[in-house]
Amino acid sequence: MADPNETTGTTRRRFLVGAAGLAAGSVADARAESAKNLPPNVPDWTRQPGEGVGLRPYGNPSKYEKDVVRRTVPWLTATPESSVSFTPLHQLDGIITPNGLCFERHHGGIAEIDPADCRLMLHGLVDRPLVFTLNELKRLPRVNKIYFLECAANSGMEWRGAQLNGCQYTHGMVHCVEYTGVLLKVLLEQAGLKPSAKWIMAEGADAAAMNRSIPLSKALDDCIVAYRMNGEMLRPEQGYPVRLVVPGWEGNVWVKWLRRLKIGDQPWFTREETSKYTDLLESGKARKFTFVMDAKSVITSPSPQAPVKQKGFNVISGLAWSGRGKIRRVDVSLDGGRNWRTARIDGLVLEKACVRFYYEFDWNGEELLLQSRAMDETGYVQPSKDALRKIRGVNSIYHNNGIQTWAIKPDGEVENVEVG
Ligand SMILES: Nc1nc2c(c(=O)[nH]1)N[C@H]1C(S)=C(S)[C@@H](COP(=O)(O)O)O[C@H]1N2
Ligand SMILES: [Mo]
Repeated sequence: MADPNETTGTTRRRFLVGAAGLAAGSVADARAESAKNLPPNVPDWTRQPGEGVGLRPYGNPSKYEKDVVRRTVPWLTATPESSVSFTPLHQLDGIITPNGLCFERHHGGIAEIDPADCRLMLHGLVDRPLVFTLNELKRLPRVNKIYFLECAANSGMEWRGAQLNGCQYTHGMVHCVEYTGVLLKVLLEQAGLKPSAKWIMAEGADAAAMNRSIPLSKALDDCIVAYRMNGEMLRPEQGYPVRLVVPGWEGNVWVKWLRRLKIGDQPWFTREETSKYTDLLESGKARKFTFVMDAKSVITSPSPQAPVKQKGFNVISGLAWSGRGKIRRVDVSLDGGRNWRTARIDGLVLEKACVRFYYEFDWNGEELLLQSRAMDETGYVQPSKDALRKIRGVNSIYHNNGIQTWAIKPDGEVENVEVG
């Protein structure tokens, strides 16, 4: 199995295994060195005052957390301008993704937009074409909503078998944040829709001028023209200052650096909904407009980048989400899907948002095949990879929501595998 980040990957693995107490050596020396900070001694950080306030006007994580970062898979794309970096899911908990760790996917690099020059045009089949400034958008009634965003290509490298050794790489094209903005419906009402209006085209102001067609019914339902994430303004990577939020639908339609909304009576069949983001079946036919992200889940820890640290009591932690509504239940298997137990969901259970699940168990050092399986409120059950391949073949890139398997080895290491 390919380790996508050979150099950092190896160091990280050595560190994690060492910290796990599964390999002795240099880590033991390091421990002795730091024992002076352990009870009953008074540690260094208690002997003198720490840094005062004001020196960190915008806070960063502790220096000991510098390994918690987005990572790329160099061979996946030819240029960094049209590429992806992945959320370190194995190092996070709860349901909210910190802004600086949200995966990024751009087709033409990050547009650095001066908010004073930000304009959103609304035209086409409307009574009154409108142009909004950012301040005008902010003066309209606001909503706050937590939603997941998953790229349709998430897990896309795994269609033909286990590929990438880490949930960051297999599932890290997902994030879940709280958005603040104005419902798209409000803007459309201000412009006034012509009776023939049926579709809406959203276009970005980035170098890719990425655009997608969205049915008007969705635009009038729950789409948001958002300018804040997790309280602060959107990050440049996420479309500063304005992006479209299209709850439950594939990430590609969540147009970033939003500059234009055109209303029409039919879809535009743009590049991103014809040559890309369609699903080629075994028959040679392609599914088009596969907008909704079906229910999916993944165990984030333990996982290949987060090995098991000790025998005995262990916590399995994972994420589940569905583009069709709320997650109703998550099951966990320790034996590759032969037996299932219901996981414990902790925290918020919201529509089209991630939920956090846990399963606590005692590990006696035996080999395990860990799986999780999500069910949503429509009754839909996350399928096995083989069940998915029976319908979809292996030509696909997009919409792979099959059940993931992690093999736990006796030494605590974890590997991406498939079970027959
Ligand atoms: N303008 C614009 N919007 C865009 C893109 C882009 O390249 N340009 N990428 C799309 C894709 S393919 C995805 S998966 C999501 C990624 O959102 P994120 O970078 O916030 O994770 O943004 C979408 N919106
Ligand atoms: Mo995407």
